[in-house]
Amino acid sequence: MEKLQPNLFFPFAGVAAVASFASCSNKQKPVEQKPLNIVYIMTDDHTAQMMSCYDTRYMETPNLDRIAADGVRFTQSFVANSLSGPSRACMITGKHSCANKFYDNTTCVFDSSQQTFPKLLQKIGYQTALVGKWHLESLPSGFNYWEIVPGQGDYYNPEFKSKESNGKYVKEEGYATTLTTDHAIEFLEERDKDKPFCLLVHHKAPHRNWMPDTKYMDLYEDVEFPYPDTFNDNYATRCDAARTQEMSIDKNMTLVYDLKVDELKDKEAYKKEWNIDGWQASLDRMTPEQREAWIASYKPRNEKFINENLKGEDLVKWKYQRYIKDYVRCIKSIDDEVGRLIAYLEKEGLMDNTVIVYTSDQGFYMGEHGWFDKRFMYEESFRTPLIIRYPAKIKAGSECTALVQNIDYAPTYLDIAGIEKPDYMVGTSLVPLFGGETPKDWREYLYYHYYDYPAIHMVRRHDGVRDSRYKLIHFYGEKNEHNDAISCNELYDLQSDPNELNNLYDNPEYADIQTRLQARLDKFRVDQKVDEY
Ligand code: SGN
Ligand code: CA
Repeated sequence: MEKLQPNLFFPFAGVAAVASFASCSNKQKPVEQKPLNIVYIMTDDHTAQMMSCYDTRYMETPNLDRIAADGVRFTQSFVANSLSGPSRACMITGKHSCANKFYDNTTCVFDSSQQTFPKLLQKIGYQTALVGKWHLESLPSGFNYWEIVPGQGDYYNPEFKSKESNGKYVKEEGYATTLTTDHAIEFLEERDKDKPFCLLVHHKAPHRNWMPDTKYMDLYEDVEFPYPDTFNDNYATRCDAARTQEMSIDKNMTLVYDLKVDELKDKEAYKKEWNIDGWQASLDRMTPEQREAWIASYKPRNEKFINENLKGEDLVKWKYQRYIKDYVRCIKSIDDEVGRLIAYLEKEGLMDNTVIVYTSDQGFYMGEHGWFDKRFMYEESFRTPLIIRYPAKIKAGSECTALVQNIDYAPTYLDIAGIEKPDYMVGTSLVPLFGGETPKDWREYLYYHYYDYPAIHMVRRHDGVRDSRYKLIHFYGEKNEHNDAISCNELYDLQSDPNELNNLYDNPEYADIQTRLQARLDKFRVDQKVDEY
């Protein structure tokens, strides 16, 4: 049964009510100022390794770090299905993929008749808005205002469609990250200022193929980034899934589309590379000025690369450097634009009664295991960054080590607005963690399920459980030559083997742990009515 309990402090008479409440008789205890507003910023594929409040090895993200410094950084934050569409469906419904039915990016259309947190917030008087990437195929529902890009969107001069454009995409001039922020600010400017708001700012960046803004094309060019420890992983001890994937920097990352060596695109050896047409289309979108800036920056570096005729290890190293540099350049724009949005909130005096959340739809491989992309339940892509600023309730600079997951976002936003979550949202509000203590009955296990196979990058279907130390992964969906279903399991001790190189499944020393995790996995499958494994 769904219970709608409007915020008891401010039943949406708006900001005016906040002021009058706060100014009532000074004999009364000061009333805690409930945040009325939510700004939920989510990027696409931004991994915690590339955020200096999580990892100092690579780049500086001062504006994101400021959110963490003013609020809380979740150190054990995960997704339920490490892929854009499914992850977004989990976060908006508070349900696992098997319940919200958006299993994969390849076949699914989101059933928008389902209950979602924006719909519930809207019902109690919130102004709800979504700008940027949506990726759930059906039209957004539960939003007063939306401006979305088609599918993955484009970096340069992207199209947006809105409620007002009657479903027609309109091309806008500029860089996606900037334009998405412009639309966010546009909504904030035009909103009904007597009502609380919930604004979802969902950026396209830093999704493949990592095209930086013209002002950052040369950033970090002289820096050499170190390989992660597992770059040359040989996948010994693992199931076939780690060997049969197609997300290797060496084997699957392309020189033209991914690494932007435009000068190779007409050469016979490269004509068949993945998405040459996509590359050409992204160049064709540019204005003459953008194209000129692009050529001025990339062409001399590309020509040098072609002349060097690198092979083997040297070629892989060059690919890794180009990849990681373009990725961090995209993040630099994200960091700037988050800073710009925060500056707007500050200017408008909204910082005290607005909760600011920054996260990503999943993590990403920055060369760990030799990979790019995500999908696997291994740490780098199972994790997602999560920082929240809410000064009334969260101590500045705090850290939360509880196991949290993106199915928790919907219950959290409802809780912030003073609404009890519907029972079918299996996620848990994070609000009880804000005080700095983890409640005794907090979850001890996370469930994960990935379904997008066969599909691009060829990561096999798997589900699994993780506790604070161990992880059990079950790969399934393959058949042998007799057409019998075959599966394979992996067990990791993340304390002694944080890089997940040593599969302990069926190791007698870990028999008890394996049995315990298997029982938990079985229980999740029954409780969540999991439909395949
Ligand atoms: C596209 C990308 C893939 C990526 C998926 C899913 N190829 O298909 O590399 O894994 O999106 O990403 S591309 O040639 O179109 O760039 S997700 O973030 O939307 O899940
Ligand atoms: Ca993504």
